Parts: sequence; structure tokens; C-alpha cells
Amino acid sequence: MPSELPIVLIVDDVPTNIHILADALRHECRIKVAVHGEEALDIARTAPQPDLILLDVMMPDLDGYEVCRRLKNDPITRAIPIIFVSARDAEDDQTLGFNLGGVDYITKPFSIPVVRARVRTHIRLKRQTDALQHLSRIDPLTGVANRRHFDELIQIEMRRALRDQDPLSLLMIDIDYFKGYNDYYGHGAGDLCLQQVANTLANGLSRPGDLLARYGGEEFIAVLPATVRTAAHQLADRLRINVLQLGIAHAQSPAAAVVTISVGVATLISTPAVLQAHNQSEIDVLLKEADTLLYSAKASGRNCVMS
Ligand code: GH3
Ligand code: MG
Ligand code: MG
Ligand code: MG
Repeated sequence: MPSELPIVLIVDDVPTNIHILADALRHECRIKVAVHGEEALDIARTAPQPDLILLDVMMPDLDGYEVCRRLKNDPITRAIPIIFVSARDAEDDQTLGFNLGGVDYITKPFSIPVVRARVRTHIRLKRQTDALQHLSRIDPLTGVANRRHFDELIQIEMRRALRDQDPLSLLMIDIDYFKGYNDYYGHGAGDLCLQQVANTLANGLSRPGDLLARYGGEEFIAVLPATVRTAAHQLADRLRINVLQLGIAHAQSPAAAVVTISVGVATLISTPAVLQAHNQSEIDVLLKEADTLLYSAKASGRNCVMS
């Protein structure tokens, strides 16, 4: 929550240095501390993650540069801004810190007001970046994830499914006779209908790892990790009934007097042949299968699920 105090992780092998920095920041930040590199890596990975790390360079075992390298190599910690705080003030040291992905480099001895100002600045920038990233993944009309977020997430889920040999299901969902709805009730009512259907679909997904995205105009896609075909089919049918029960009048629908959806269900089964395959080609196969089954659902009269 952006209104909460930001969490700052202070990493230094000398407790006195930690105390000075912690005293300087404690009124405006929640402080976590680590006295060596491994501890810093652990804390950085653990939720709630720090919003910023103040990182000493000279430490026994892992030095600050190596800690930074590892944080930047791990997708879970990559986005946390790192400010180096070090007595090593040579140009080369500072340049290396920036080249490794540090956002700033403070040399010791430092001025406390300047440290505070730099910390504030980098936390503000981090929050702006987070807000922009969030916006870039949301469909503005319905508030659910957009196509871009789906494209990113399906890559991650496909890699995970192939690695763990888990099933992975996709639901391709399309509103029935939506062109007729727009033509009859108007585009504004069409937008409202899209919002209600999106809400109902999103609320119908039960597991934390499930994702609903708007895939195109009146088409949605649900990603269901670790879900076998029968379970995905059951879920799809529940979503279908939930939308039906919204009871949005649709005078132009030959399928029902209300707005309905059709759903195609595709499931990845990790056979040895599939394990050899490239992520993207498996994603394409899964999308094609879901689309074909959606088409069959349409051909069978709509308001139904095909798997
Ligand atoms: P089917 O049952 O075969 O899916 O028929 P359909 O009429 O739903 O399919 P079609 O693809 O012919 O029409 C989709 C319509 O969705 C066309 C367009 O008017 C409407 N649509 C797409 N995006 C939006 C949107 O953002 N807002 C509104 N109001 N309508 C949209
Ligand atoms: Mg040190
Ligand atoms: Mg449609
Ligand atoms: Mg469509």
C-alpha cells in the first residue's frame, strides 16, 4: 500500500553504521537490517519486500557488489532499488556500483539530510514506476488484466508447468451475440455489460494463481495453473452459469433471453514430446486448441462449454 511507510533494508557488517542510518530514517521508513550478504538476500526475497536497499560494499564473505549482482539476477528482487553506501569513494568503485544496477552511490562519511533526501527521491521514483507498471497491465474499461499482462504471465506459467510437469488450463471465453447487443442497446450499454461480465468472471476464479484477462473486444481468457481438464471444464461451466444468472436482458439473442458466454477449454499435458518443445510453440498450440473448442461451442448453439 503506497500510503504505508516504505520498508528500507539497511545492510552493513558494522552495527554502528546500521544504527546511524536507522536513526536517520526511522521516522519515515520501516527499517529492516542485515549484517551480511546472505542475510540481505534472504530478507530481500521475503514478503513484505523492501522498497529500497542501502547496501554497504566492504563486507566479509559476499561484498556489496556481489549482493547487488545476485539481487539483479533474481526476478523476485530485480526491481528493488539499491543505493550503495561505502567508504570506497574512487571513481571506479562508484562506476561499478552504477554498472551493476545500483540507482545511487553515497560515500562515507555522509550527510544525514542528504541521505534522507536521496532515499525519499528513490522511493518516490520506485512508486511511480510501480504505478505505471500496474496501469500498463490493466484493461481500463473492465479493470481486469489486459492482453499484455496475459502475454507476460502465460510465458511464466508455461515455463513453470513444463518444469514441474504440471497441467495448465486455459479458458477462451466469448460473449454470445454481442454485436446484436450493441446494435440494440447501444455502445454505452455494451460497455456496461462488458464490465459486469468481466467482474463476474473475475470473481468466479477461486485460486490465488488464476488470472482473468481481457483478450480482445468481448473475449476473455482465464489462465488456470495446475488445473486438469475436468476441473477446468467444471470451473468454466460455473462461470457460464454465473453470467447467465446475472440476468442481463438480451432481446436479440437466439441462445437465451439474457447475455450468455461460450467457452473453449484447453489443457497442457506434459508428455515427453511436449517437454522438448519451445515455450512459445506450446502456448500457441494451447491457444489454438482453446479457440477451436470455443468455435465448436458457438457452433453447438452457444451458452455452453467445450473441452
Ligand atoms: P458470437 O456469438 O459468434 O460471438 O457473436 P458476436 O456478435 O458476439 O461476435 P462478433 O465478433 O460478430 O461481435 C463482437 C462485437 O463486440 C463487435 C463489437 O461491436 C463488440 N465489441 C467489441 N469490443 C467492444 C467494446 O469495447 N465495447 C462495446 N460496447 N462493444 C465491443
Ligand atoms: Mg563494511
Ligand atoms: Mg461474441
Ligand atoms: Mg468474439
